[in-house]
Amino acid sequence: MKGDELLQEIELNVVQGRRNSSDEGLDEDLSGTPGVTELVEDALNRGIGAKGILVDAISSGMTEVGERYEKGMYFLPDMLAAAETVEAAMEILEPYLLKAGIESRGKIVLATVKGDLHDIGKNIVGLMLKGTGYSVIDLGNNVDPDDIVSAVVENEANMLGLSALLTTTMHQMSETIEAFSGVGFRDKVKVMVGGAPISSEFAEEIGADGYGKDAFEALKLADDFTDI
Ligand code: B1M
Repeated sequence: MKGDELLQEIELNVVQGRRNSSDEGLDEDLSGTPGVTELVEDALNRGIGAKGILVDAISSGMTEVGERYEKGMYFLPDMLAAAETVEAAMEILEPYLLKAGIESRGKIVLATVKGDLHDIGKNIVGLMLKGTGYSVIDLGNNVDPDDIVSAVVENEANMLGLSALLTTTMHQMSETIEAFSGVGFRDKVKVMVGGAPISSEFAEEIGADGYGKDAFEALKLADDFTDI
């Protein structure tokens, strides 16, 4: 297989949500053929650069997944399967990317707000951002506003992403934004919010800079925030 064919094969397997040869694939049974992790190793062994693999195969694969999701061809489990292949590929690629000194597209602190344990959506957002070259500092779930603000300041992040799934915890987003007032870093960080009960009206009301309906909107917002 030539180098460009290998990249196409990686892209196809991201779209199919196949981590390795024992995975079947979302559209058809491809088990027995190499999955994303094997193909990425193969590409690196052949001297294909980690950045090329990330941009020309992994990111383009996730873009295709996003288009399928928006058209109603893919559903959440499909998106999750594809996101997990990206996570597995990123584990292999990360040391090569760091060694190559590839600049991060931006640094984002992510957290599910205090009192809220729902982190699946936030994790998908994190994987998508990581897979497209952002540095992601994931604080987990049930995170106190002061801890979130401290992490943003200490890491000099240019973005903060907050997730909430409960109507009883969404107000913690506003508490978190207010917690910046004591440290004076709010003008250096763009805040995006998301989660099932959140809306663009709510985001505006609490003084956030943007609302992402889903992981793909979160990615678009991050690109807008960093002028990409
Ligand atoms: Co709970 N839960 N849950 N739950 N749970 C909901 C949210 C609920 C709607 C179910 C229901 O009653 N119909 C309901 C909330 C009702 C409300 O607030 N009005 C509910 C409840 C009540 C509860 C408990 C209180 C139940 C109880 O104990 N009595 C309890 C609360 C625990 C707590 O948080 N303190 C609870 C617990 C749990 C589990 C722990 C069992 C589990 C969470 C496991 C986990 O996350 N690790 C759970 C689950 C799985 C759900 C449902 C079934 C699924 C949520 C999910 O993962 N969706 C949910 C019902 C439902 O949604 N149908 C429900 C998939 C995920 C990919 O979507 O998170 O929306 P989502 O993320 C999307 C977008 O929203 C967006 O992008 C993602 C990908 O497209 N997005 C962002 C999310 N964050 C973003 C951030 C961004 C941008 C976009 O920028 C930063």
